[in-house]
Amino acid sequence: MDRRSFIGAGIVAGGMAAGGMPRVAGAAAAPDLGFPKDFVWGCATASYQIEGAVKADGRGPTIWDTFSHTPGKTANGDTGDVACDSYHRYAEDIGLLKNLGVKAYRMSIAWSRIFPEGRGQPNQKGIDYYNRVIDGLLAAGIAPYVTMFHWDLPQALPGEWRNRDTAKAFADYAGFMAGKLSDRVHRFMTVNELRCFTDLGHMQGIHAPGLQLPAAEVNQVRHHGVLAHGLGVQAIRAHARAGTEVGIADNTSIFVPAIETPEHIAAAKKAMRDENAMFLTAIMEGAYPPEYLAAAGAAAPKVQAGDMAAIGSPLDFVALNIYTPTFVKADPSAPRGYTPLPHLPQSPRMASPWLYVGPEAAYWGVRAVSELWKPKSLFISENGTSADDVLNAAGLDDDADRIMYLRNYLGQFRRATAEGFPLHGYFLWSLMDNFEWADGYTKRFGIHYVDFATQKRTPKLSAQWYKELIRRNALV
Ligand code: PNW
Repeated sequence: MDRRSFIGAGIVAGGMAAGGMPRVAGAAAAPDLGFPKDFVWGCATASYQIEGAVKADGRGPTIWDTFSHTPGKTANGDTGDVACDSYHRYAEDIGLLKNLGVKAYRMSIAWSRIFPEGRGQPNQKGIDYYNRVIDGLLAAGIAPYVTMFHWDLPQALPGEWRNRDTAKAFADYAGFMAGKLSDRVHRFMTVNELRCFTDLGHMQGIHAPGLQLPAAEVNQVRHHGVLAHGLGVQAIRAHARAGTEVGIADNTSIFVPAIETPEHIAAAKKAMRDENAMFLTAIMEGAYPPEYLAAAGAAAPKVQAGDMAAIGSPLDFVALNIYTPTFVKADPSAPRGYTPLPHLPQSPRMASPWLYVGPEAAYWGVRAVSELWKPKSLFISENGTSADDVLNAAGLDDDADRIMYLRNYLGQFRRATAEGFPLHGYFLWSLMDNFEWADGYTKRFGIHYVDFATQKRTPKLSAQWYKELIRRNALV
């Protein structure tokens, strides 16, 4: 891969200045590497991946506690019992954010710290913890963006997401927390990555609760996922202050046209809509596309009156987690008019086997969602990469490959802002190395290195790079 031409092709009409530096104002043909004024730069984390302290202050067990403690389910039997211990070290972690100069922090709330059994009496000590974190962020000049559910489902809810009542319990919890926090938090995301917590947990069985269900039950779980989102939107609106914005953080499958011609671009957009039919398409259109229902046949989800209206509740913004692309070509001989192109054994990828490199996913994700559904506003709720991080003899992690990855993706996000798509912010995954689900601590996504034996945080070279990018509000 030729990085220079990669970036140059995506973002600069007249070629890049030496070293990729923006030239001084007024210079002829100065390439503009800047992002829009007021672009929101942030970092993201999630409760179970960083907090640890799983028994502290009345927190109830979650399906991820159960799953990670089940032998053979995670790498090395790793669990989130301690993780980054951010439950106790949150002040230090806010300091890391402040040093980067980010304007925003995307965090999630552990439902079972608030309602240890998923519903019932709230646990004030759990609420107090998030009040401390949020007040600390605000004191540091950092806006909290709060995800209500990032996979740590209270274990006490019977049947987990197989049970429709879980969607209702989620809405009750989300509304309750919006009521507690919306005096200080202005943007909420309902759920994180529908496809992951439904399919990885209930079809592949590689995430909690580790089930491999038949298609009809998987589709029902998916339906309960989008229903939870929709009921959650309504509950947050009902309990939050006026002006509070509500969205979702979704890992919509992203299709990149193999060639930038009208026919391939149309194929990519059709693939985006069709392949996300049960998730973002249903949410943005308030209906399952008839082709999806027809293809599912007897396995189609059972939908009750009012469900689709709730699922289609208008959103203030859509946030996307963007990692990996699927390339696609127009194909008149295919039933749907397109053919996704498989990754090849030698396709470039990062340290996680699923993380194929494809910066164009950044541009096409934003563009296709914008053109298909015209959301008012878009954010990138996650983008980042694992890398084979090691501390060198000087105790530093010079993670040039992570910088390579981020620089290329951000070049493509910049292309989207330059073309006027309503992308307003970016959250880098992740602030620090953390519990990477089934991969345990074997995959590191942080821009701060965490020594899990001592809990020492060390900024990687990518943290310096991100800080400089934020300072200039431009690609560096
Ligand atoms: C996301 N895949 O997960 C999650 O939101 C984060 O919690 C996670 O740490 C991060 O991305 C890095 O993995 C994903 O298999 C997990 O395509 C798996 C996939 C994508 C995203």
